[in-house]
Amino acid sequence: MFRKILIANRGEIAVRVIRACREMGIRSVAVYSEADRAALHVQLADEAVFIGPAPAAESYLDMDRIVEAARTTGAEAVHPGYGFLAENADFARRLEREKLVFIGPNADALELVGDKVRARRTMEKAGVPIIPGMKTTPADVAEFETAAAALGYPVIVKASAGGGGKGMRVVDAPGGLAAALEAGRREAKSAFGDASVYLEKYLEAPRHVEFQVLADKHGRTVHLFERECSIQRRHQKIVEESPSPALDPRLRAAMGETAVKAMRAAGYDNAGTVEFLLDADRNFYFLEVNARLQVEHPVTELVTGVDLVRRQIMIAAGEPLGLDQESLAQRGHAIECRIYAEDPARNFLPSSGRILALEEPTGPGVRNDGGVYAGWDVPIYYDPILAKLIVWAEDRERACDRMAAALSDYVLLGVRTTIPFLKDVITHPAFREGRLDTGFIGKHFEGWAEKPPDAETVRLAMAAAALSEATGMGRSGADASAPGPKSAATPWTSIGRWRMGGE
Ligand code: MV4
Repeated sequence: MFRKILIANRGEIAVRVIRACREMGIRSVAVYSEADRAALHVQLADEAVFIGPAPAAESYLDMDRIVEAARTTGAEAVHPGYGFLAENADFARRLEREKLVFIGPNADALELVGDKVRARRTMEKAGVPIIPGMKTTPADVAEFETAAAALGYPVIVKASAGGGGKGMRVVDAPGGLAAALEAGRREAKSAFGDASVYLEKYLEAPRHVEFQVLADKHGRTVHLFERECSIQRRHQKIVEESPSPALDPRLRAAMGETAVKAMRAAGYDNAGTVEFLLDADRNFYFLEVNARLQVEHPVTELVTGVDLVRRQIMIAAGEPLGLDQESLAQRGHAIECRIYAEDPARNFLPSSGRILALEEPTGPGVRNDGGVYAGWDVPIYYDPILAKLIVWAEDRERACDRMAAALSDYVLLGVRTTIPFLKDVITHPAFREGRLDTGFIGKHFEGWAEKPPDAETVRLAMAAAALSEATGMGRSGADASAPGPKSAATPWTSIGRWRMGGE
């Protein structure tokens, strides 16, 4: 087993990996940018190495700085978390050359699944159902026109190097195809440095159901059941759960077997996810492989009891999985809500600033995966996820009740967050009934506005504002060092910073 691991990430996922290291008796090395000098992951790691300026391209994405940090600290392995370098095959290869272990899949598998068109060909050959569509990326518009006519409109333009929605365009009729191809190519080129696009038949309002897989380096591959991830906004997941309310045991078994087959066909090892779209007739289609630990991994951990980060580390160290499919089961129901520093009333505009108060909910079946603390300034440079709230209960209804109560208990002041929006999602009748598809947010939450705060909430906010002025904790940035409160500190002038309700 490794003695020391470097975590090439920040925020809640860096904290999650550090905790796994600590439990396993492995020393942890954090890396941090200028904006993260005081970040939680830096405080919790055994060692921390400064790697550069705030922009990710000059720090968390800079392979040279990360390799150098691993070298100077004597780390033997690197955990990439999610995002940043997590699915970068060049990074995996670079680490290999440097005799460092990448805690993730082998570089060949990473490369294969990163090329969506190549992955589709591999999956089709392996007998995995793929969405009807093209398996090449021609440059000639005429070839696209022929393919689209054969598929029937609507079709969707996708980037071959893509994933996550970038470069995608839905085309309803032949007249829109040329412009969509042009726009898709441009977006793909700028996002991935590769303009290759292809077409698929467009499925209306499918469900997004993904299967967690673990594969060791000795040929054993198992799945840890599914996560339902249909609650998304602009390709950003908001709420995830396991089990999916859409699956029955037969469909679950069929999809699980298919997920294992897909990963075997890709020559995959370590933790990964096979994404499927599920249509209204309950046909499922391979969408893509996410070659990383995912944000929503905790719901799988809570229903299966398997620590996925620990397993990732063991697999990377060459240990056999020691789990068989028959010994794995789903027990109860888990739901995750992502707490973002975004203002849901202002089109999810990122909200930066100082966290003035933080009280995470607790209680039976409540888990917090957080990356922040009260008094810390949320930087503008990175993904605005602050924390994840995950609950477990015996069944879905009780899990919904538990999540609603936990969200109500959540105190996070100083920046706007998605908490009030999440409360309304969890308590929405369609959500309670499990009527979910990828159009859920658009259908039920277009132009969402927060309910006005009740009197108790207003009293609390005023008291907190008064306390903030008295202690000076509320002042951040340039004026934080100025002596004493400058202006008349009435709760009425500062309540805006504390506001928990709407306008
Ligand atoms: C699709 C689709 C419908 N038909 N492909 C969005 C992210 C990317 N990974 C794939 N995505 C989609 N691909 C076909 N042929 C609809 C989506 C999609 C979606 C997928 C999963 C979760 C949320 C989504 C929201 C909008 C569109």
